[in-house]
Amino acid sequence: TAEPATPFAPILQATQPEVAEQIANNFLLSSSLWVNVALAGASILLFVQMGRKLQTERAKLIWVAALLVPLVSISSYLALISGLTVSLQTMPAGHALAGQEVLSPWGRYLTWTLSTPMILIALGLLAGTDRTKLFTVVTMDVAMCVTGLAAALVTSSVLLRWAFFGVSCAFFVVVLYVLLAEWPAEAQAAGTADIFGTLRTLTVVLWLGYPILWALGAEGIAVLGVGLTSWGYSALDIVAKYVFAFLLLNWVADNEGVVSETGSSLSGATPADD
Ligand code: RET
Repeated sequence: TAEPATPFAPILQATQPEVAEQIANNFLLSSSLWVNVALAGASILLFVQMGRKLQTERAKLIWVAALLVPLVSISSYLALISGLTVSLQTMPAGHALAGQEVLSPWGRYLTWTLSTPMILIALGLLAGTDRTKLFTVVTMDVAMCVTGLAAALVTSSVLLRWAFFGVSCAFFVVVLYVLLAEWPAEAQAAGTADIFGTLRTLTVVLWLGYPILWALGAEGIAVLGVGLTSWGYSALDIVAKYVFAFLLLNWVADNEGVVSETGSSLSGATPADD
């Protein structure tokens, strides 16, 4: 391989093995990632088992959406551990860590664009929502994750980092609005109000933790270090993903009849006759 152009090149352009080594040497950071690989793996096995007896289309659709959450998660965490989706960034002037090399696990924000829509699709199906609201919530959520990724990756200006953060929050408000103001009434009509209420509260409370962590962590004002920030996200993930999906699948397995009779405007299928 060619010699680095300047003595600083190895620091400024750390290669993937170097980044992976830095992660492995940081116990707080690497433990926060491995714990989720283990839990995602266990969740996949458990969820496959839980869905085996489902018969109706809508219940199976909820199950596939819920199963995709740990499937995306295990891929996401392996990508972080390998260094594939982690970069060393030089923070811009005005940032708390200005001029310093900061380990940025930006792969998290990328894979949220795939995992969070699954959570919302599962919730929307449970509430018996229509296509328009499901489309709105999923597109706004993807936009929230992509602009959150941009906020983390911008290194030219601290102001633009926060501008993207603000845009991401605006998309998040739309998601929260649908969860809090639109879907509860639909879940009531569908007869799924109890479980929907539990999962909605869990989702809203935990999801609010993500932008707060972003703002406090190394990406934002950096009062939390990289390892602690990562543990924060990992802890939120454990409840927002695995516990969430477990509660949902457990309920669906016991109440398949209710789910299959929920509004059929999405699938166009006739409700099952039981
Ligand atoms: C960011 C930063 C920018 C502002 C906002 C954010 C919100 C993130 C959320 C993430 C939820 C993730 C989940 C992952 C599970 O797989 C991107 C942190 C609003 C709400 C539930």
